[in-house]
Amino acid sequence: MTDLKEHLGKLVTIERFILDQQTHYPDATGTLTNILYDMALAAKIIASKTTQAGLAGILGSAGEENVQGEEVQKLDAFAQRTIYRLNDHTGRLAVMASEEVEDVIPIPDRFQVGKYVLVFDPLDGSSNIDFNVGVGTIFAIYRRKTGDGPGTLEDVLQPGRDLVAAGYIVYGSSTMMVYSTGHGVHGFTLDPAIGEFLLSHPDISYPAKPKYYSVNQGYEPYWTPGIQAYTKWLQSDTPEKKGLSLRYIGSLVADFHRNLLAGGVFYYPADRKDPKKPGGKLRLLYEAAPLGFLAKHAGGYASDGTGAILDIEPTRLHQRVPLFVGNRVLVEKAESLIREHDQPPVGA
Ligand code: AHM
Ligand code: MG
Repeated sequence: MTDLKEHLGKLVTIERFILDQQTHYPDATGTLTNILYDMALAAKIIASKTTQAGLAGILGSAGEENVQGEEVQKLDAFAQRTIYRLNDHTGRLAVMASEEVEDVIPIPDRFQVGKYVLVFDPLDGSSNIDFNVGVGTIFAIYRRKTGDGPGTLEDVLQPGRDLVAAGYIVYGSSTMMVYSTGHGVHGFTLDPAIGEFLLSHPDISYPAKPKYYSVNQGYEPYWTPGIQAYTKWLQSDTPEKKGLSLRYIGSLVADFHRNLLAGGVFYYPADRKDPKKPGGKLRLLYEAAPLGFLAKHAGGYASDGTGAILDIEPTRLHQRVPLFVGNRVLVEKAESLIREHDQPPVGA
């Protein structure tokens, strides 16, 4: 009996933790708290589908009818609908934006609008789904900028330094949700037996000794001299670190998550291979900025190779950006080698 009492005393659910954190904000109304709850609920609903993804061949693949005669949805469309439906009617949001939707997503006229803005990538790395490799959801929350009425693009195009909260869910061998409201970065693991996210990784920060670098090295022939020099530097023993091992999943959330826990750097530089994507592949608003915010609050740093990701003023919803994120010392080295090798001298 005593054992059970002690055991239960140690279990911290995500709901309890989020509520406790609200005490950092004496003026809080609970609205942000509720948006975070809704993201945790979305995570559970999406996780329940990602774990069945391998059954698509049996239950029917996307676009086909399953055995119940229902059309099977693509998982990214399912994740999109789940997050949208949980958030459209709550009166907490002024507007949303998603990787899956071309324009900003308004709150339907019949519902009240609120003071926050939610941007998200509902299922990042979805090309990995067919191979049972981890995928993720990324989200970011801003305060609206415009006064009242429906939220607009202006509310969405905010720099990462103005974020109120950000987080991700990684659907891996376990499902985890990691988030920050600016007071530490905290991780919760979903216990499928009870359907609750339990605090498993309080106060995450980058370990001082990094272990991994993560990049798609298949693009090496297209890299600039700066990126080539940087990769060599990462591989070798230097005063700052031992030579790092390469780990690359090709699923941003999973790569970021591993490096956050083990120490390291993820980078997706400007890609010279595809002229359509000269500014990198990853998206500023719902990929780079939220992960940059988490990195910062875990003692790390995110850069586009020339300066802080969090200081970039977005000009377009689906803007791409080169991304270097991880231990500060590693990311700053990328900036200095890019400055040295790739940038034309002033006046040239
Ligand atoms: P997506 O948003 O279409 O899923 O693409 C983003 C993914 C990231 O998860 C990952 O870091 C990157 O694309 C991998 O790209 P590549 O296959 O070029 O290495
Ligand atoms: Mg994506």
